[in-house]
Amino acid sequence: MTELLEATGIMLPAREDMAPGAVLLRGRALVLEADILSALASVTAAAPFRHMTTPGGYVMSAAMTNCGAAGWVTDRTGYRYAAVDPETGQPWPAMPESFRRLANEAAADAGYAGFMPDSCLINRYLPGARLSLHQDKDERDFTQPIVSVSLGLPATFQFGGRRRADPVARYPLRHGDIAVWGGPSRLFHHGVLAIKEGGHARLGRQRINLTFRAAL
Ligand code: MD3
Ligand code: FE
Repeated sequence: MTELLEATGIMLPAREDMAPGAVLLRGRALVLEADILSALASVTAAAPFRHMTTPGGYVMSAAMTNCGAAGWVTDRTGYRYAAVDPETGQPWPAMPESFRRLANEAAADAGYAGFMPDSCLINRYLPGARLSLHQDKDERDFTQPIVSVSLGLPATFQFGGRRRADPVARYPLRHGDIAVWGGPSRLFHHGVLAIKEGGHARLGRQRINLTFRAAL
């Protein structure tokens, strides 16, 4: 691990193995930053962020929207993937080509060639918002990896194991970082600690995460 990225402030390796099958690619999204941010603005204009309700009746602190053929949604009846945005009654916006390409190339870098996501969940965290420890289990094929792109304010990512009680490691995620999970770590528990107050030069007072999945 000799390659280091200075753009992250403190020196961090450009590539880090978090667990078997789980790879962190520091700054990997920055090459496509301008394209990603303009595509993000188009998607969120057509499908605005909203706070969804869990089956247990809690309103999620992260606001969400989606693009691609399948969007992840939750309400009092459960979690699922849906082709239509329940708020607009319209199909989710198409996945921008820059999104698809970034996810496909990052997955290939991480050892998962041929990743073709059909879903991109977009999470928006204002300071104080968090995501408690959970597994991603609503997808059909767990042999497919998941690609996550972090933008804006930094976050502390929690990464546990197959069982909820397994020990949890913490990783700082910054603007432009991409993480890829697959293989043995695909069903590991994970979460995001409450975002700290701050302001990002490009995105202001928020963290945005793009989660790419092959859901269908
Ligand atoms: C680890 N979102 O929306 S994906 C989610 O920062 C979610 O908003 C995170 O977890 C966020 O479900 C980023 C992180 C992630 C996704 C899938 C995983 C981590 C994973 C699968 C296995 C292990
Ligand atoms: Fe998740």
